Amino acid sequence: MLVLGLALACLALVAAGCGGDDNNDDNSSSGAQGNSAGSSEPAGGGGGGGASKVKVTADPGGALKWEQTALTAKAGKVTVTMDNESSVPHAVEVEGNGVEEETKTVTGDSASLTVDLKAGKYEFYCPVDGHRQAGMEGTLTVQ
Ligand SMILES: [Cu+2]
Repeated sequence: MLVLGLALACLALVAAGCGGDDNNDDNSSSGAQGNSAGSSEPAGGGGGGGASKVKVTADPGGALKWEQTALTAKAGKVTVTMDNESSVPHAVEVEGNGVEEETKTVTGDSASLTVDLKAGKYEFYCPVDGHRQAGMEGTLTVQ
């Protein structure tokens, strides 16, 4: 019977197709994973509670956006550095919980400020006219 013959041929093709599918998942990863930085290790020689540093980078192509929209810092003195390689002037302002501090506005340069921050949520944004509205804002979480 012709019809049956075709059906069998199809089945054979399907089976062959299935057999050729060779997915090798288990890629035994041999990465060095034991190197998790100790979370609360006292920084040697410090003056009580090391200051933390966070960095925010303006889009190098000149778009009105940060490359980071969420930053995390430790409570205490926090240095916020803003890198701006673009030709558009930017600054960064940190605001929240009674704090409102900003860097100077720079073009093709970086600027930083150090503020004493308690645990909580802060906003950071570019105070240059219209930039925050365009999307240059984010959240700084202090723990
Ligand atoms: Cu800006």
